[in-house]
Amino acid sequence: MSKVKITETIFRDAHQSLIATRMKTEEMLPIAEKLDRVGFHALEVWGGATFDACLRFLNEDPWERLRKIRKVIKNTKLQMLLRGQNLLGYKHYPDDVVEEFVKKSIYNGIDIIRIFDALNDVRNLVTAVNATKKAGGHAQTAISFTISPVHDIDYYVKKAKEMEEIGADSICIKDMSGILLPYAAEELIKKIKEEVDLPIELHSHFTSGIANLTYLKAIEAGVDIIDTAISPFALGTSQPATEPMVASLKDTPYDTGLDLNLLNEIAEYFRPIRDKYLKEGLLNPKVLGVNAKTLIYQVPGGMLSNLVSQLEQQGSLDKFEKVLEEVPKVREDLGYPPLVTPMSQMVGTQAVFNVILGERYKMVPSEIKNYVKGLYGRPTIPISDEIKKKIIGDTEVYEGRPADLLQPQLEQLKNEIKEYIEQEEDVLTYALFPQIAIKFFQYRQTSKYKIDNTLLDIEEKTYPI
Ligand code: PYR
Repeated sequence: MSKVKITETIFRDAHQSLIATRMKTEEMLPIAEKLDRVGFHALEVWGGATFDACLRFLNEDPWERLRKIRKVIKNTKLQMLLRGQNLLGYKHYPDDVVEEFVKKSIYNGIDIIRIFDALNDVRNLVTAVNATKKAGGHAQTAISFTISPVHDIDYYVKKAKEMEEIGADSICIKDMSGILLPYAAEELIKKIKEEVDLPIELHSHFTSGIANLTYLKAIEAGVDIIDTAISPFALGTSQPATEPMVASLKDTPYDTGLDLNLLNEIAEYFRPIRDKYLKEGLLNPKVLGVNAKTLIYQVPGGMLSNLVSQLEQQGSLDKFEKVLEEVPKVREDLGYPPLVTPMSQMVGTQAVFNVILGERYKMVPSEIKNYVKGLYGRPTIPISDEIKKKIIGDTEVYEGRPADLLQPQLEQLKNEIKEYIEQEEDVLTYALFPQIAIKFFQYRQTSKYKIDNTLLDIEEKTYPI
């Protein structure tokens, strides 16, 4: 039995899950020094949807955000979430782009990169894992957790072993829908700890109301690290709250050692920010309650709100229940993909099409066709010939690693945006979101926005990676 470590998600997943990733850097910096004093195992501050949201909605340079946070947070490891070969976008990128992206993320201040693949196809993690280690970072691989007739304990143990073999420094069980039940978590953590000699972290969401219980059983089973969010941005579709977890473990063998008074001061800083987002309507009280439907349909919080907005646009909100019921059917047809970015959006859209058109696979988005062609990786189990035929006709399925089909791209991309480059990272921004990047670069030029390129002096870092 040993102390439990905590990764605080306030600057990344907490606001991604509750306010569509809209927290601004200026709202983060005033409290960053205090967060640094708490003694968290890590602060998740970057990656996931934050990169896209900075550019698309906030007119912020995501790289500059990272540097600014790093300059204040000198004692705590900074963590990011990376979608494997999809980086922070929604499709596969060539290896040269992945390698450069990872290198620059670490150069600008990231210590730990959590790398996942929506299909748990470990081939899609290898380039990012190798690049992380080469740049001196900690490569944490994440298993996307889901429930299906083929996702049993043996499946997860096998994935954990594959990840250990490719050089993961630690492993996260990523329960994005909040459906991992307490006793299942206990068994899962015990079995993985028996078979794999790496630190194990558990990441869950409170969506269905069970994650606190799940964390407790996971802790008793020996999990090393848990992810929580400071209370004003916790619960609902976000993580379990940090303070009650710290209080519950106090004076036990799992004591986190974190100071509740300091955490309370941090919570007081965020409370008015939360109230502001509630008033503006960006924080919808609906995402704060317990959603037991998640336990039935496995639809993660973000996907629920996407489905609602897709149906609203079509004037078909009355079909919401039917679409929810269609999701598990589409998943089954497609070989049980976990519902996480980008599969959650893809499966959701297919379910909407099936219900609205009244016929399955009458219309199929190109992303789903590519998935069935093998261009995202290997499904958990093979897709039946009947479904394949319906979706891609006689096209042959690709069995290799998807990125092996992609040519290097960086040099060409650099050429395309020569006139805009103000920092080397700009080419990566452009690689991920070409149109939005150009708009942002033009805004930067016309507004005389001066990019801050300075980094934390390495001498000022007080902790070993
Ligand atoms: C993301 O990919 O952004 C998640 O939070 C899973």
